[in-house]
Amino acid sequence: MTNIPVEGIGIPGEKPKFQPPPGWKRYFSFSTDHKVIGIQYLVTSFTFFLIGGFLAMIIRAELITPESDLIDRTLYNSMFTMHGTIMIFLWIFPSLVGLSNYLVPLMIGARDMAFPRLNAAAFWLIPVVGILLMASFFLPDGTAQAGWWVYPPVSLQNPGGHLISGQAVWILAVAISGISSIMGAVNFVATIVKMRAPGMTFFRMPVFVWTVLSAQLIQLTALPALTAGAVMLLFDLTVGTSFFNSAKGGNPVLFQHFFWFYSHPAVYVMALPAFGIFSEVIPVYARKPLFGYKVVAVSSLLIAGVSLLVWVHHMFTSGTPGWMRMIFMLSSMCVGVPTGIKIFAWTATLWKGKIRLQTPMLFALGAVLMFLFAGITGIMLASVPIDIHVNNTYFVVGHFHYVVYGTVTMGLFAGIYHWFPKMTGRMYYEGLGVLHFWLAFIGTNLNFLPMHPLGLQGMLRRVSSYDPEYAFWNVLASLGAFLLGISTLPFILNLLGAWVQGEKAPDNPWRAIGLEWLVSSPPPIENFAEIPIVVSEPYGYGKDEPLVENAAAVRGE
Ligand code: HEM
Ligand SMILES: [Cu+2]
Repeated sequence: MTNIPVEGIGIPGEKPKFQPPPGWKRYFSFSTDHKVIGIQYLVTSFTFFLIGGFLAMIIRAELITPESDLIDRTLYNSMFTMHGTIMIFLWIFPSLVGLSNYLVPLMIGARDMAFPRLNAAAFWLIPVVGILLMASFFLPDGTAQAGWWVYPPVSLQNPGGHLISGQAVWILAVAISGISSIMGAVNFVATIVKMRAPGMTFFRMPVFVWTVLSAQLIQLTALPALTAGAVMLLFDLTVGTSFFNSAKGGNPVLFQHFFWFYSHPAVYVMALPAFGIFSEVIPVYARKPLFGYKVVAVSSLLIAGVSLLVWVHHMFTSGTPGWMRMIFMLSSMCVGVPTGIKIFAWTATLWKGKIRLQTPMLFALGAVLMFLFAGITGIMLASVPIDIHVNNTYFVVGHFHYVVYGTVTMGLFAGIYHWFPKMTGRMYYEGLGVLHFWLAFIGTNLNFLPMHPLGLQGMLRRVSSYDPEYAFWNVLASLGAFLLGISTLPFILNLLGAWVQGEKAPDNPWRAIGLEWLVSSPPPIENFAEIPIVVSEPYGYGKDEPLVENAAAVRGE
């Protein structure tokens, strides 16, 4: 199962086929090294996070007063549509793929991903998607306006009558990002199933690898539905077919099925790797084995499975019959069981642990706490009567930002800090990391908590003006947003500064257990001098048993 001589990886001991250019130049090359690609993904997606965040600042600046006075309504539509699109397709997805790309081969004892060139090609599609989307700001009618979920009939309106409309570019860009994701998914599944080191059985894989496998299986099963829906929508928009065009006898609700059959599970494509990060970080900084490792591992697959069966909870108010609402309300609530298991396991891992509150741990604990809150509002939204009341209000916006910011983005920060010494060979600055955490934690809650009372009182989403009675909570939310904007400054300062002149990192600064910590920081090309032979379960904190049989040889000593 080891040493499969895939092109571009080479046979151990031989010189690799593709020698990356030295130094920083490698990050601008068509490198096939999964570690270079991982960092390419992370840096590119973070750039888009800043752009998407900038648009969010404009949205919240508009909403700090009840009148629509900063930008006109058309531009406002562009703002929230592009904000949502960029954050999902250019920040969360690619950054998680980047982290997974960096870590998975190291964690399973492989020299690279199964298909290194496919891996590089998948990455280079991401800048294409970004350029297309940004270019649509310069089209005569501007960008897409219909929100990131592009429901017809709104998305089928084309008042300018141009063939190349913002909406058409949007659909094309998202389709390309879908192709990139499918390429990545094939690669991840093949790598995890086929390239594990000897002794690395499924039940010796770190939970992070389990969550990546589960997430990528969702991509393979559900993404084709979105792609099909997008192509049909593009045809409706450009060549006048009528799949979803009700004016010509099409069915717009059918689009919602295509869309949510993918886009609900997509939430778990984002959340599962974040759960994986929590499962790696918490045991290290609590110095305890992960409680219930096997159950936590398998619960990832369960979450992926159930997530495919709940999409209609986004359509409770789309004319869905009562019996169908009941079924999907029940299935949605079932997701609570495997997720509850995970939260319980993280809590139990902390129990009587020797907890070290370094930056990665702060982010992990803060994110789990906010995920707990998101889970509660999620169960509320899954129940039909509550959803009917708050559908399309800021309650929904508040709920999902607790997921996408509070849980996934904060989880990503935990992961980036935790593996930063491994990736760069430098230590980040702890003080700046802690400052980043507190600004982000307070900012997230100040920003997104007020959205819940706003939604319960009836403030609709996607509006640029509102009744003055909603002013109080909106001012708080906007202040929170600006705080969040500021919170990224210490992050950028920290990582850039540390990368250039930080203290040299040892191979295993956190005394963590895992194959990636056995090799140097940063790891050499092809990762291991000799393929590790794994002899024990992960998370053996306090057990004092070796992880691999040939540690010295793996390091090349
Ligand atoms: C500084 C952080 C953020 C702030 C202040 C913020 C703010 C907002 C606001 C106010 C809206 C509602 C706009 C409206 O309905 O008029 C919105 C929508 C949205 N946000 Fe964010 N957001 C932030 C981060 C994120 C992140 C990290 C994601 C990651 C996926 C995200 C995804 C979305 C999506 C998908 C929408 C829905 C857009 C639509 O309705 O089509 N946001 N955001
Ligand atoms: Cu959903």
